[in-house]
Amino acid sequence: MRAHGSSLDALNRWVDEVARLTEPASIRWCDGSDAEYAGLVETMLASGDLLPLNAETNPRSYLHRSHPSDVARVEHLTFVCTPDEADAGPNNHWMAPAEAHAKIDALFAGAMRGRTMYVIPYCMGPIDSPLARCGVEITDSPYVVANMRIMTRMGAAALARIEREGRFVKGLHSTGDLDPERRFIMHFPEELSIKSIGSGYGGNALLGKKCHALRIASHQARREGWLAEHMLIVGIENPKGEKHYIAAAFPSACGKTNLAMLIPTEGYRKAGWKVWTVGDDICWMTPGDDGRLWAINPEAGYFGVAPGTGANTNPTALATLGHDAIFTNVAVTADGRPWWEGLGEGEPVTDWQGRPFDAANGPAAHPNSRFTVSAKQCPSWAPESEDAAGVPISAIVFGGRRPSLVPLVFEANDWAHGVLVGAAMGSETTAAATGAVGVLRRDSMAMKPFCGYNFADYFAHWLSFDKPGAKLPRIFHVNWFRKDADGRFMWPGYGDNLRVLDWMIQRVAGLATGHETPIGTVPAKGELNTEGLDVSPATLDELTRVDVEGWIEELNAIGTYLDGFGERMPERLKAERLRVGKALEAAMENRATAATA
Ligand code: OXD
Ligand code: MN
Repeated sequence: MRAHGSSLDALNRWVDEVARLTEPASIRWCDGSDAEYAGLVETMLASGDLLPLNAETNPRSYLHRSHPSDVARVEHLTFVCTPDEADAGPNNHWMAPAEAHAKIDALFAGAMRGRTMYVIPYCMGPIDSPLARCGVEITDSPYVVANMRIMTRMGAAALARIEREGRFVKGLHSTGDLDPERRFIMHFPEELSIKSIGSGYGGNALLGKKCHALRIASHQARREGWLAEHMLIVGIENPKGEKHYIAAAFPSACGKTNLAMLIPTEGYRKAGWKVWTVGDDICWMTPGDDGRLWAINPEAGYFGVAPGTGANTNPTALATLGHDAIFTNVAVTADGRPWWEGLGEGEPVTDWQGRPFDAANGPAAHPNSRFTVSAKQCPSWAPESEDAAGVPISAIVFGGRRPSLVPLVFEANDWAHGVLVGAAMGSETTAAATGAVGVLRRDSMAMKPFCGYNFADYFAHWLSFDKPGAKLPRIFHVNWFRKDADGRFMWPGYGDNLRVLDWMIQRVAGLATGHETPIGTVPAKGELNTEGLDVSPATLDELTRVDVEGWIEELNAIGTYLDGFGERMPERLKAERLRVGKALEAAMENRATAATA
C-alpha cells in the first residue's frame, strides 16, 4: 500500500528511499485501527516480543522485556546535527549533518532485511488543533507501533492532515542489532528529521515523544514563536468551580506523572477541590490573542515510570493501568500480574530480565521500568485535553530533586527572573537515562536532554515572550525533596503538594501577599494551608527559609554554569543574576549590621 494524493508524493518518495536502503521483507502502512492493534499484539505474542499478563486482573495488558543493555535514554549517543556546531550549543552532542547521515545510513543499510517496515503517520496534539504538528515514523519494531498508537493520534486521520498540510517530521527508526556500539539517535532540526538505530527503548525509539515533540519541536517553536517544553499540565478546580491550569517542568523521574494525577488530601477533597490531568510529560505553549499562553499536551498517552507508583502514592495511575496497558521491564507475580518496587502489594517471582527473582540480583523491576497507557483511561483525565485551542496557563513551575538549600516553594519576581530560575534549575540524576544516579546536575527547564538547540538561544527565546500586551503566567520554583539531617524527606509530597499549588493560585488571584526574599517570594507565615498536615512548625519554617550564605554559593555555581554558554548568553539574564546576587549581598550585610548593633 502507498499513500494517495499528490501532496503525499514527498512521503511516498521518502518511504521508497528508506525501503531501498533498509531492504525490508514487506512494508505496512499503519491506519491506527483497533483491528490493526489486535493483529500487532497477536504477532508479538507469537514472537515473544510481548508476554501475556493475568487476563482477569489486567485485561488486554502485556509485558515487554527489552534487551538488558537497552533500558533508558542514551544521552551520550544522542546528537543534534546542525550545520553550525554553535547552534546545537554546549548542551548537546553535535555532529555535522553530512557526517551524521553517512554514519547512520551505513548502519541502516540492509537493517530491515527479513523484517516488516511499518509506516506510522501520527499527529502530536488534538487532530484538529492549529497547535498540533504531524510526523511519520518508519520503524521495524511492532512494539514501537503499538506504543505509538497509545502515545499519539496515529493513523488515517493523521495521514489526512499530512496530505492537507503537506508537511511532517520524518522519523526513521530500526532496532538494528541492539549493539550499544551501533546505537545512535540523530536529529536534523533544519531538515525536520530524525534517525534512530540500535535501541527499542521508549525515549530512543518512540520518535514522536522526545525526538519530535521536544528536540525537533523546540527548534520549530523558536522559529515560529512558541514553546515546546518538558512539562506536565494539571488543571486545579477550586470549590468555586474556577479552574487554573499549571504547567510544571521537572527532570525525568521526578514526579511529573504523580503531580499531574494528584489526589487531593481529605480536607481539600471535602472542601470541593478537584484535580484534572491534561498531560504528564510534554507541553506546547503558544501566545493567544488574549496575550495568555495556551497549552496543549501533544501526547495521547502516558509512558510513565512504574517503580514508586502505588496505592499510597498514585492510586489514579494504578486505576489508569487496570487494563489495556503495555508494561516494559517490570517484574511478574506468581499469578501473572505486573509488579514493581513501591507497588505495595503482591510479591515478585520473576524479575525484569525473566529470571527467578533473587534480591541479590538487584530490584525485581528495572528502576526505569515503564507503563504505556492511553490518557483517556485516567480517572482524572481532563476532557479539555482535546480542545483545539488548548488550555490557558496561569502558572509555570520549575523544580528538581534538591536534598538541601532550595525552599519548598518560591515565586520569581517577574518573567525575566523566572527565566533565570528555570535556567538555573538543578536536580539529582535518576534512572531515566544511563549513567550515575543521585548526582546534582544543572538541568535548565528540565530540558537538558531535550532542547534541540543552544541553551543560550533558548533562554533568549523564553525572554522574548515578555512583550507589551503579554499576560504571562507567574513563575514558581518548588522542591518536594528536601531532606533533614537524618536523610528523611521533610515534606510529605504527593496529595499534600496541592497545599503549595493552592498558594500559587492565591498568588495568581492576588489573595496571598507572600514574604519577599532575595531569591523571590515565599509563603508568609500562615499562608500555606496546614490544616491536617503532619509537619511540625519548625520544619515548615525551615522549608520556607532562605539560607543567604548557601544561596550566595548556589548563585556562584549557577554563574559558572551559565557562563559556560559564552557570548550567546542574553544580557538580560546576566543582569538578573547580578540583581539577585546584589539582593543576597544586601541581606548578608543587613544581618551583619543587625548582629553588631
Ligand atoms: C521520559 C523521560 O520518558 O523524561 O519521559 O525520560
Ligand atoms: Mn520526560
